[in-house]
Amino acid sequence: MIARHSAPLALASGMLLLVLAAGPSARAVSFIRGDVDQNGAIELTDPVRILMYLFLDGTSVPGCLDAADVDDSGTIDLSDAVYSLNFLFLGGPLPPLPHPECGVDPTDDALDCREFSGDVCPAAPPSGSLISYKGCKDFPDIGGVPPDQACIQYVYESGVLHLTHVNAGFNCCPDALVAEIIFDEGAITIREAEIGGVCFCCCLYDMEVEIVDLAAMEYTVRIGEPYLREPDEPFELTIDLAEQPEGRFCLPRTQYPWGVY
Ligand SMILES: [Ca+2]
Ligand SMILES: [Ca+2]
Repeated sequence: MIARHSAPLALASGMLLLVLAAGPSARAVSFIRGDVDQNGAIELTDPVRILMYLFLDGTSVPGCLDAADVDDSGTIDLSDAVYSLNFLFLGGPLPPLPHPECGVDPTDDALDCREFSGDVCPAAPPSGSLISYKGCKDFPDIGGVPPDQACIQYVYESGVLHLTHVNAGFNCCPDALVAEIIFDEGAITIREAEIGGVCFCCCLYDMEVEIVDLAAMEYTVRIGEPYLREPDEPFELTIDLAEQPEGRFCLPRTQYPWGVY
């Protein structure tokens, strides 16, 4: 197999950008509507918290504004406290979902749920997927990171990690690139692979994965690269998302299909 620039059977030309799925834009926090003080039940203390928030100069801002939007109108006002009192003492209707079980807000509104007690509503486990890849890149002028390097760059915000592997090496014309993302305690392993691929040719791609519901803490990130050859070192890096929510790491790539043609 030879590198793409001299491959007689190279079929692809130009750049292919494949967007696999549209991911969520923010971490979805699970909560119970109406449980403003986050103790697992709607009681008198909850409408009292709403009234304090509304009429005491914005003090006691609820950690989960969606929980205080008891009628799910998209705003927090007196009607939410009234709704709770009506439910508690006058046999009024149940609050809209999520209630009484934990869940995410089914309504798209301007309110957010920054945090909710993990004892009441345990956080969802993280999950990840490959959301896009682009390539093949034309040798030798691939633009950006040169072909004798590969890089991992990431951005973390609101529980969502976007991680891009720049210059991932694969066959020139696989049916698809895929990535399996595995979580184990404080480790994230991203196993990259290709499906199909019949060209006598390899080239470089950029692969972007998105991981949601990821807590802001330290992780060891490992990338499984099927074309990696010694002495090139595999990516195994430690990232602390609480301390450094974005970063970039690069390693030399000297073996085919990177720097040797
Ligand atoms: Ca409560
Ligand atoms: Ca409301």
